[in-house]
Amino acid sequence: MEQTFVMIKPDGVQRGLTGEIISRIERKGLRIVAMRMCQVTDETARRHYAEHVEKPFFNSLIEFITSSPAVPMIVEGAGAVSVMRTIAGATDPKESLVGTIRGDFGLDVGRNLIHSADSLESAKREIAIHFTEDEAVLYERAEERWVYE
Ligand code: D4T
Repeated sequence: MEQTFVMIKPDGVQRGLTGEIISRIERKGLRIVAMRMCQVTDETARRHYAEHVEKPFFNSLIEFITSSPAVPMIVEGAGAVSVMRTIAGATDPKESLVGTIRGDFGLDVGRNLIHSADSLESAKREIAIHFTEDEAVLYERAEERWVYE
C-alpha cells in the first residue's frame, strides 16, 4: 500500500468544503491513516514549499497557507500518490477538469483548495514534515475486500 500526503488548504476549510473533500477521498476507497486540523506554522510552511523559494508567488503562498486552519492528512491505498493527484485536479482550477476537487470548486491558482504530493519521494518528505511516525494508525476498512479484488 502506497502512502501520500494531502492537505486541505485554508480556503477549503473556510469555504466549508472539509467534509466534501474528505468524503471524496473516502468514497474512492482510500484510507485516511492520520489527520488533524491545525494552523500551519511559518516554519513548517517554508519547509513544505522549500522547492518554490525562488518563485514570485512564494511569499503569498506562505502567507496564505499559514493564514487560517488547514487539514493535513496521510492517505493510503493502491497508487495513492497519482490517484490523489487525479482527484485533486490540475494546479490551476481554471484548467482542472470538472469532477476533480479543484475543477468543481476553484477558480484561482492561489486558492486551489487542496495539496497533494506529486511523487512518492515528495510524499515521504512531506509526511515527515507534518507528522510524527506514531501519528499514523494501522487499520483496515471493513469494505476493503469490496474495493480491492
Ligand atoms: P500543491 O503543491 O499545492 O499541491 O500544488 P501543485 O503541486 O499542484 O502545484 P505547484 O507545486 O506547482 O505549486 C505549489 C502551490 O503554489 C501555488 N501557486 C502555484 C501559486 O500561488 N501561483 C502560481 O503561479 C503557481 C504555479 C499553488 C500551488
